[in-house]
Amino acid sequence: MNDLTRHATLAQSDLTDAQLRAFWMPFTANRQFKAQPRLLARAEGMFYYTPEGRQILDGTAGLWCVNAGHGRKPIVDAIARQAAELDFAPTFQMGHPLAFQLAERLLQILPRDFAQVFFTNSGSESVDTALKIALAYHRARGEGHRTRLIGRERGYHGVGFGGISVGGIAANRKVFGAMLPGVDHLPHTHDLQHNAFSRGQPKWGAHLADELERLLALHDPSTVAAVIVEPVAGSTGVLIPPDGYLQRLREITAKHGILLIFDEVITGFGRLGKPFATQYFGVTPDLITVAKGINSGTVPMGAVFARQGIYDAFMQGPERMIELFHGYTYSAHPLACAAALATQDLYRDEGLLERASELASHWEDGLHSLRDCRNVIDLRNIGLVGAVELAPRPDAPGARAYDALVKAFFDESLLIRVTADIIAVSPPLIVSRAQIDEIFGKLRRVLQAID
Ligand code: PXG
Ligand code: PLP
Repeated sequence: MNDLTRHATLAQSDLTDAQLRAFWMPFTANRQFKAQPRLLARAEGMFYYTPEGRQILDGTAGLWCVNAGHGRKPIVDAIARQAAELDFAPTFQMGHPLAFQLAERLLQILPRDFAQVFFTNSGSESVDTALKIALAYHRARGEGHRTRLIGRERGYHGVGFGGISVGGIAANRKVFGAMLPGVDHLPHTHDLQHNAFSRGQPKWGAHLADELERLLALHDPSTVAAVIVEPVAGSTGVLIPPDGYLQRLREITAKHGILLIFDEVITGFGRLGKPFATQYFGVTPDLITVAKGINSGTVPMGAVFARQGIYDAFMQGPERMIELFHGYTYSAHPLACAAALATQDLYRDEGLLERASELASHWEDGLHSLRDCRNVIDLRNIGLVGAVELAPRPDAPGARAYDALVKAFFDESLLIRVTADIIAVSPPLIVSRAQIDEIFGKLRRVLQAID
């Protein structure tokens, strides 16, 4: 298909009212969206294309996941080949070679402490899997009294019942009943009085990790199974850990025999300029959850990485016994595995897992050049992630950033992500310096145009 015929075909894809009504959209104001749909029909490299063929610069790597850029041929070919070769194979009491090969391959880019990989199909499933592994691990070691889980305010850990229980976003929790019992939350670390306009990690706030000691004194450390945090909170507006904060969480959890889980669904696979945040911050948790970038967002897949010794604690009793009663039909789906192996090759061959560190200072300067724009109350960045926090309109929280999203899409042909009055940008790791300048140039015009 040449470009003209392709665009002509796509232009015919105007949706009927019945079609628009039929899709119950996730995390979307359905009525507002359907009154003025924003459709993406095709993608290549750094760009999306609308059904009319308008080119949109991808400032968000899709939804923080397309780290290798769109439509990468080696990944596309691997998926197509795999679909023809082996479409599906069970991994319950059966196996297929790619699952084992991928697990071992992923361990090569992790710290040596990590020894096993459990596959899932999303970040939400990875989080629920990690929480269950933590509880079952303690029980397998005769410490079944460790049943409590500790998350953090403003944490996002997906939408399963485990994930929303340890998560700290009121809107994601309030209408869904009583949650898991025995969960408590650390305070978040975002405080504009102390850390506004930080470049990289804020200097202020490491002491907030000591709140964990307070929670442990309240519940008794022997009742706590795990602490879960995002090393950098993404979804709730790019909250960057203060200097020393993660180290302190690690010290306290280790002291009390509590597992530390890093939710690296966003920070994993090069977003910070190292393969994982654990390497970036030099702090080693016991379990790591990932998804998204594992295969550059091409086929749903997630994983949990377990530190040496966790798996071994389960390998007791008669060998005919199932050690962990947990798994998904599509755990290690062949298409997802093939896509992930091809993606890891691309990451290696193009140096993409380190690329964010080369671009980080250019990115930081570009973001902070927006400081004089109207309504900007904070700018913050780390790796190839940036956030612009706007003052909320007094009568309508979130409306200002939403206007920015609409303006960016229709007038500047730029894809951004907003949450409340925070704009987040996190482009594919193949972004060029010129495209970084373009992203911030477009954002400047957007900020100047909205009131
Ligand atoms: N943990 C973290 C840290 C995440 O960022 C999940 C778990 C859940 O992953 P799944 O694959 O189940 O969605 C996420 C997902 C946003 C945004 O706009 C962020 C996510 C998902 C959708 C939107 O910031 N993060
Ligand atoms: N519901 C029913 C009725 C099922 O049979 C299954 C799996 O066999 C599931 C839910 C879970 O689906 P999945 O393994 O894709 O998470």
